Amino acid sequence: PAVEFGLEAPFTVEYHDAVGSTNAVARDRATDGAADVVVLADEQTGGRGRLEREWSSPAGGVWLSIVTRPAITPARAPLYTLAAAVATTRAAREAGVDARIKWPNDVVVPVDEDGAYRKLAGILTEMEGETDRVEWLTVGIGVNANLDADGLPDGATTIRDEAGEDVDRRVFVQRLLEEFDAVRADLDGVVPAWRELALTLGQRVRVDRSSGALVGEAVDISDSGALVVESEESGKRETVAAGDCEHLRP
Ligand code: BT5
Repeated sequence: PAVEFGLEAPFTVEYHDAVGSTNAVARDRATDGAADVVVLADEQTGGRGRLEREWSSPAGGVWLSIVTRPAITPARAPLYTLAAAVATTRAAREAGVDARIKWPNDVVVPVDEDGAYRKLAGILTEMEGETDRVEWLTVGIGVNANLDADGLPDGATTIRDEAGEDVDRRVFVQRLLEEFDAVRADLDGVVPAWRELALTLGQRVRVDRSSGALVGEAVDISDSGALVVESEESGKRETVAAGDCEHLRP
């Protein structure tokens, strides 16, 4: 293997040189009853983003999925995505990257004052459960670590490109998992932690909802992690629980 994993608790790490998708392996582990297991791969041959999009995952990145069984209702599940974004951003900042969070699930590096950015990492949360209780929840995190942005989709950046050097992936993953464990242990602290690292707040955004596009200023996120947008059309504050968000020029 390209990376040696002698990681400490809080998670048991299952390492693969290559898999289709760590989220798919994590789903198998979750349905088998696993908890606090991390599936980690050097390379994914079928990495996925949201909405069945492709996620480029060549060897040299950090592609991992965390299997958890949290005692929460599904309504609180988005907080796990925010917790993963906070943890990933903190770990990237320790590695020398000016990482910030773009709502809801992107870790990005700003390129100007107007909200333009390049994408360093993405997060894909999946879960199973009933209306009142989550049975399992997997958090997939993909970080462009020791890669050249050249080989990735337009708009991507990497730790190598931003920090000017490769990161020790064992140390990076350890820090990321420690941060994630700390943030999830205090779910009420997730939103304040997220706000401090957010790039989206204060930006002019367009959010695509099922009911149509909403354009306005992103003013806050709610206690459950929904984006609060002051609509240019209605002048009212509207809350969006999920959707794609684009930063617009002011
Ligand atoms: C995401 O989706 O950002 C979630 C990505 C989650 C990846 C992790 S890796 C470990 C685990 N196993 C998996 O199979 N997945 C998870 P979304 O917001 O839908 O963004 C997808 C879009 O980002 C694509 O349509 C491309 O435009 C772009 N993209 C693809 N690969 C990229 C990369 N490596 N870096 C930056 N952008 C990328």
